Amino acid sequence: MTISRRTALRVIAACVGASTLTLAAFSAQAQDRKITLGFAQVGAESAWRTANTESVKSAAADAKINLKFSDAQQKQENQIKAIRSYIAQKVDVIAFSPVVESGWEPVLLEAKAAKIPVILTDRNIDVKDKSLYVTMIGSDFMEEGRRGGRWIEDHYKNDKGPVNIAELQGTVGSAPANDRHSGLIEVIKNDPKFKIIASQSGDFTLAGGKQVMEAFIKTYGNKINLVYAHNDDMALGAIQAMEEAGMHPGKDVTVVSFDATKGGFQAMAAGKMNVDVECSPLLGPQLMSAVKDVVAGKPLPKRILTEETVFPMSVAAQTLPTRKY
Ligand code: GYE
Repeated sequence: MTISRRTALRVIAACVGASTLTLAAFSAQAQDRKITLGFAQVGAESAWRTANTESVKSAAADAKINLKFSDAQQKQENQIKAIRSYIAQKVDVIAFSPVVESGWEPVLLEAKAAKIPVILTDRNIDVKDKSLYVTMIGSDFMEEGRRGGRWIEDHYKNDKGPVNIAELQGTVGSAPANDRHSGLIEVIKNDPKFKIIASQSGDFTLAGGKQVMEAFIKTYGNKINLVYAHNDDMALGAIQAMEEAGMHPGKDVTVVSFDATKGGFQAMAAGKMNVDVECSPLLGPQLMSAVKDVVAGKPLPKRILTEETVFPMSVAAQTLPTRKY
């Protein structure tokens, strides 16, 4: 079969057109190539954490970022394994919420050698070489501790004391446990009427808080004037333990907590918790915009702080309907 010169030219033009199109589509695709983010989460220990995970997942979907997610079940070795696997998979960015502050240098050096930028979220780490991560996005836990301390000072300003404090600490070695403790000490240390008579970790869980509180009640009973719980889940566990022992949390024992979750607000509205220092888990959108900036080569501040406040029991009922986590 013979074809005319004109037809042949048309065929060639069509082919060129098609291949140009394909090329254009290909380069557009390359330009908005999906960023892959490997995220190593602490675990699922608390309502705060569940809200944080949800925030990270939904913000990644909104930002069209391909998210690889792992849950370390509160174990540093699991987080290290997850980070190593993200390095092996050559993800574009690694983000993680470090379960504890120390021990991160080796794995972060591996990420650096693989030229994969690392973003810290929620919890900070203790490293000399700050070039091991790009930025840290999250709360100032020291300031949260101070806020709790200042509320306590104010609450007892006309009281001679003693004010015996039982402290339910978060996960041993974690930034929020270390700093919420130190922030409190910084504020109350010069006033001898405040005494921390017991201090133990409940690992940020409701069951842990309840168990530790039961032990505190056995040893100190009615001597306890105030419970300083490093998060709402432990405070809720402690409230259960106190009620089971016939005590009246929020009335004869002051309860100070952190996070300001719906559970905390419900306890305040029921008169069982006196104050909740806010700590926002809704870090997903900030994290995704930082991930995009890092990939685009834009400079980022070393520290991105979350804005937070303090909620006393008196505002709980009215504020509860607006709480997002
Ligand atoms: O307060 C607690 C969670 O790191 C700020 O971890 C977070 C803490 C939060 O388990 O509920």
